[in-house]
Order: sequence, then C-alpha cells, then structure tokens
Amino acid sequence: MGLTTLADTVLRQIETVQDTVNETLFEPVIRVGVTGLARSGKTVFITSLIANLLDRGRMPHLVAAAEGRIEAAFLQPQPDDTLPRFDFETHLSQLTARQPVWPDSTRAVSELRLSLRVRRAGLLAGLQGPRTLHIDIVDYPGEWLLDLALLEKDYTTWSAEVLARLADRPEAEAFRAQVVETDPAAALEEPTAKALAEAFTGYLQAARVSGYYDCTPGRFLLPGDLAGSPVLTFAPLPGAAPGPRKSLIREMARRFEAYKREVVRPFFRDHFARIDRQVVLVDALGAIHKGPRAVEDMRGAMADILGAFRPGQNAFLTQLFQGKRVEKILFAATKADHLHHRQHPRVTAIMEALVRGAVDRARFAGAETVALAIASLRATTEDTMSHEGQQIDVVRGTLLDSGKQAAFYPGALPEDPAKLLAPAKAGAESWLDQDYRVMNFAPSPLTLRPGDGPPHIRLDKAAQFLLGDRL
Ligand SMILES: Nc1nc2c(ncn2[C@@H]2O[C@H](COP(=O)(O)OP(=O)(O)O)[C@@H](O)[C@H]2O)c(=O)[nH]1
Ligand SMILES: [Mg+2]
Repeated sequence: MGLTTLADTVLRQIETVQDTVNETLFEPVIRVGVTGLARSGKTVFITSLIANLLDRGRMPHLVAAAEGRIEAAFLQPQPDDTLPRFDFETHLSQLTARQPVWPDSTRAVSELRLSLRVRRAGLLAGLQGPRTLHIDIVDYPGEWLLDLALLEKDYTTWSAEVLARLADRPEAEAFRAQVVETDPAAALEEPTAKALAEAFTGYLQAARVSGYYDCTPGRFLLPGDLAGSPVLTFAPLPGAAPGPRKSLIREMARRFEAYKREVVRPFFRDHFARIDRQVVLVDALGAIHKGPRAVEDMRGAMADILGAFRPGQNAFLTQLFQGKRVEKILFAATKADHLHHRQHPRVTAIMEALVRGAVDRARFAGAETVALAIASLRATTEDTMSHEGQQIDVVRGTLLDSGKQAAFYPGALPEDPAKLLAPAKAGAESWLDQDYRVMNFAPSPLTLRPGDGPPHIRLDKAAQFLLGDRL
C-alpha cells in the first residue's frame, strides 16, 4: 500500500467486514500491549509498526514477510466498542507529510486491529488455505501500571511514603507549604481539597519534568476524561486516617480508595489482564542525558512496571489472570537513530542491565523476553567525521527547533553498563567521565518506494519476536 492509497484501503476494509464477520469468531487474535512512560515513543512505534506491516518492503527480518507468505494485511474496525480507536491515519499522515511532524501526544488508552492473511509454512502449505490472524494493538500509558502498587496500600501508608519522598524535592515546595497550613482533622471544605489536589498535581508534573518517574497516581498526570472528578481530587496528608467524621482527611482517604476501586482496578481488569504479548518502550538515551538520578529513577520505575507482569506477587492480579500469562515481553530502547549503529550494542546492553532483575522474574513467571535498540522512525543518517585528529561516528538530521541540518555526537556510551548503572544506584550527582547529549530531530521528509513502509531500525526484529511464531 502506497501512502496515496490509504483511502482505498479504508474502502477495502469496509467491504471485507461483511465477509469476515462470520469467520472472525473462529480466527485467532493476539493482543499486543504497547506501553512506556510518556514520550517514550508509543505512538510513533505503533504507527510505524502498522505502516510497515501493511507495506512490508523494509521488514526482511520478519520471516513470514521475507518468505512472501503474508498475502494481505488490512485494518479492521475496532473490536472493543468502548475503547477509542488508535488514530493511525492521522498519525501516519503527520509523519509522512511533505513537512513531516511528530504526532500529537496522546493521553489515554486506544486500540487498533490489524489482520494478516498468511499462507502456512512447510508441509501444510499445500494442504490448507491461508488463514487470518488478528492483531489487536493496545496503546496505554506506563504511568497507569505504576498505580498497581497503590492497591496494596491504604491511604495512611501511602501518604506517609509520598510525603517522605517529596520532603527534600524543590518541585514540592508549594505543595509542602499548603500541607503545613492544613489541619487534616478539620471539617472538609471542598475548596481546600481542590487546592491541595491541584498543588499536588503541580508537584507531580514538575517532578516528571525533572526526570522523576515515581509520579503516581498515574491519572493525576494523564487524567483523560476524569479531570476534575472527585476520584482525582485528593492529596497525601500527614496523620492517621480515617480521622474524625466529616473531616478533610477522612474524605481524602475515601477518595483514595475510590481511585483504586473505580480507576485502577477496572484498567487492570479490562485492559491489562487481556494482553498476550507486551512491548515496553524506554527512552534510555533521554534518561542518560538527564543524568544518574534519572537513570536510577527509571530503573526503579521499570522494576515497578514489570512487577505487574508477575501476577504471583499480587493477590488482585493473580485472581485476574487465573493462570493465564503474558507470553512475551519486548523491552525496546527507542530513538536509537540518535546513535551511530556502532553504539547500538551498548544501548542494548544498558537496556538489558536496566531491566535485568525484572526480566529474571518474568522468565521465572514463564514469559519469553528480549531487549532491542530500535528506532520506530529513523530521522537521521550516519556519517563519520574527523575531529581533532580523531574519527568520530555521528548522525545527521534536521533539528526540530531551528530546522537546521546538524551532525550530532551524543557521547561514547560505556561498553560495560555498570559504568552508568552503578554510579546511578550510588546516588551520583553527575556522570564522571562525560556528558551525554540528546537532540530533538524532526522527522525527515520521505520518498517511499511502493511496497515500502517508513524507515526504521530493527522494527522487523521486534515484529518477528512479537508475532513470528504465530505467522
Ligand atoms: N529520532 C526519533 N525520535 C523519536 C522516535 N520515536 C519517538 N521519537 C520522539 O519522541 C517523541 C515522543 O514520541 P511519542 O510516540 O509521541 O511518545 P508517547 O508519548 O510514548 O506516545 C516524538 O515526538 C519524537 O520527538 C524515533 O524513532 N526516532
Ligand atoms: Mg502516545
């Protein structure tokens, strides 16, 4: 499918709906979850993955595509009536416009169904006709997974932990000042509750910008359609809940419980527990650039996120999953086009080290895992330049801010990931040997040959890991 024929595809897909409705009931479905913290690259990943599954010219490592066994790929209407559809067409047209732009950031869960008609491999090929596999791709914020930890806590414990954590963070100054002024046992007044919740949300947003990832409750940052509702109008307070009747703290504790019941649990029940295979995207280079604290924080967030894939740990999840499990987890360091490919094995090694503990546990729980350095949409080209008598490997691209062409060298990542992770764990303020830079590149204008999807790095390997065994 060339990009110009997008409209045709939409028509074609509507025609095929009628024919497939009956068959669909018997056709296999794989649900692939795509998660990661905000700006880790979920939207670009899903858009490019779908475009490259529709047009498979750049997917040599997807075996079924390389063998020519994928006879057709088409988008289908949304199978879940209550979930927003992943807006593939808009995102793709943004990435492939004459003046391409990165897609708008999305703030909630969405889903899309892609179906592949595949000829069987090997001996069965001649005996049976092609079969159809439906791939439901679900995009959801990693922040929502972090909320799992809240289920195990009551309001008093949660408040004590959060207040201890923010005690020495400058981002929390305004919120701390309000807490000092507040008497938790005083009668509830809605304006006070609202002001506290707003100050707390302000702190979470500032903490996020500074590179902290421990920013739960997740919906305070990504409220979606819950913005302003009572389940999001609470904040941690010192002292023991429940406190006196009709007091501020009692109502805060009640809303905290409502948040767990009405927001966190339904997400895990309706979305998370149905996932067969999971992609976890990490902007590892971005965290390295922010410094050791951001790396350590991200490691912690990854451990928490991955805790959700080990149902045995959590009574609520164990009950939800009932023995079903996530079969495969792909950990992908995104935006690898910021680095020359000679450095890619090092990012992969850092990624593997970042998630090692969690991966060991996931393996133990039966999931197959892999770490890859990928770029969903390659925005740079590689080059080697001489600088002060040395040859350095750079990437070239168009800067997002100025629109100027630039050659970029982010710094040499260490061969041994411990050189980054150990100082991060030990609480170092900055990297010892050097700084790491990142740059925001604009997507490059594309001229795609018919049959080719957008340029990427290792998206085909990612697809092979996620889907290959079922194609
Ligand atoms: N160079 C480059 N930048 C990327 C890539 N993927 C994402 N980005 C950048 O990361 C930003 C966030 O990506 P997005 O997919 O919107 O993240 P989300 O919040 O996880 O959905 C984009 O606006 C781009 O600036 C990639 O493959 N290469
Ligand atoms: Mg997004």
